[in-house]
Amino acid sequence: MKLRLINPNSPLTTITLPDVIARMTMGRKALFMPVNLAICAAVAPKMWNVEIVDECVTGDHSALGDVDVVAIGAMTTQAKRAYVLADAYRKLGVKVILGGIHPSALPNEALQHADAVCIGDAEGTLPRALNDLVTHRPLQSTYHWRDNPDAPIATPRKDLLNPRDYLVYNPIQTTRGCPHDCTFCTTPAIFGRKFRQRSVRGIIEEIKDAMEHGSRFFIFSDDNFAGNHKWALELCHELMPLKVKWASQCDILISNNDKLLAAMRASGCQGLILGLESPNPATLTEAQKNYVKADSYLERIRRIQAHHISLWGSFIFGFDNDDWRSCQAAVTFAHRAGLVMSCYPILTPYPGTAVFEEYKRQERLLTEDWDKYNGATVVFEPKRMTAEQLRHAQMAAFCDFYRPRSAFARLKLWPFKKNSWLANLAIWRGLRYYYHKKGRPIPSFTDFACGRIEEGN
Ligand code: B12
Ligand code: SF4
Repeated sequence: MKLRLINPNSPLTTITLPDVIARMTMGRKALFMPVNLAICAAVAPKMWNVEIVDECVTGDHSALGDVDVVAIGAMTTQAKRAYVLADAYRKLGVKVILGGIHPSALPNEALQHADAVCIGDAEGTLPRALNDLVTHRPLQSTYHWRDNPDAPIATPRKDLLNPRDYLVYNPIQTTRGCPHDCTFCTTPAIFGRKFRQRSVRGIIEEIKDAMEHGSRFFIFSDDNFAGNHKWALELCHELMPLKVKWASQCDILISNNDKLLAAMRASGCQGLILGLESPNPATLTEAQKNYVKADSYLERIRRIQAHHISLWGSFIFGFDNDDWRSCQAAVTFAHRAGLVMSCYPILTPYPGTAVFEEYKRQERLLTEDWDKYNGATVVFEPKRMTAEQLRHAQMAAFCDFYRPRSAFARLKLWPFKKNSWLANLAIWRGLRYYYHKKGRPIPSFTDFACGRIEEGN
């Protein structure tokens, strides 16, 4: 039996220029190895002959009737392309299974293009669907991970992908889910709030295997690496003898635990991405980010940095509390906190989240064109800014933060953070190139102050 797994093309190219992407990926064909499909391959029962097609690497793939089943994964930005591929394969008589975050959020929409939809983890769903096909049982329309919630997180079959195609060729997922419940986030909405950890042995084996191929630096592609402090400590102790370096993302409550922070650093942790969203307490309340107070952010950040762990901040612009001044305040905060990197996506009401339901109810969604759900397009009616102002504030924030003057103030020359310097310079070069190509001046918050961009309500 032949199974083809497909990662649909990334509409990142609709956000920015292809040559800017080439600069961002340092010449590699794609940014991130699709671990989701490598996991699907790993859980497919033995009799299946599996192949992975990553359109982010190969470009547009044409449907071929040479397989029994095609299984396609999609986050929201990939959904439209996933449906085109699914329709093309079904026309050839090939069975199609859809899975991943978007089909899990909107299974009824996905079922218009597929024979079955796997909701949630592949580990608890895909083997059941494939077994039904092998045993000639009719496919169920949906397979839900909650019917098999204890299926262990699998070790991905990365041997089916070429690491040289990816800038991040060694992502490793160590945990799944998040115990918190922020209103805008797909993770608790789709995967529930039960935080799940992979077996430490499985992680160490995956790392050792990658080390045999020369890898020394790993990205733990979790939502919240430290959702369970006890487990994270155990993993750090096992990592220490391997002398690897790693980075991940986690919630800021890690600042409560000096013992864990010390173990993380000793096990090779170089940096963490923190989902800060906003330094404005009212905005955190709006997002139901209730587990932390924004006015404790600076002190918490200092406590983590004291362990020589670099911090990247992720902010979100466009909550009902936000105007351009609060967006500027977020950038000022990021400077003050000495964050080595930061990003400023526009609030995006992803299907499945409370924000999506709320904006739909309030008739504030401007479009359900999933290609536009990319964090760079305003897809809902903001309250205190126009869509244009919000987008301008976002780009002003990026430009302000990554200007060489700002990078110099944040990163300093000693101790020299080579990789952070390179990343900051690459992003600044990308931004400058983008506006040069578009023939537009580099945006700034002064555009609001000088009245070049009109103020909101
Ligand atoms: C790495 C990463 C990226 C990478 C690329 C990932 C990739 N492989 O293509 C990069 C940096 C490029 C990226 C970009 C973006 N990302 Co991102 N990213 C992640 C992150 C941190 C890890 C992804 C990962 O590898 N997970 C590990 C795998 C194993 O998990 P998984 O993909 O969910 O797969 C499991 C199940 O979903 C299911 N499954 C998945 N696919 C399939 C397919 C089949 C057939 C089946 C049966 C099952 C199945 O089984 C898998 C194993 O259990 C996730 C957070 C997260 N925890 O997933 C966010 C996440 C996926 N990203 C997200 C977002 C919003 C974005 C951006 C829009 C951000 C932005 N503003 O730029 C862009 C969009 C890029 C684009 N293509 O246009 C959201 C997705 C929301 C949504 N509804 O789509 C997430 C969930 C973060 C979050 N909590 O909000 N991202
Ligand atoms: S803490 Fe992060 S991963 Fe967890 S629900 Fe909130 S935004 Fe999502």
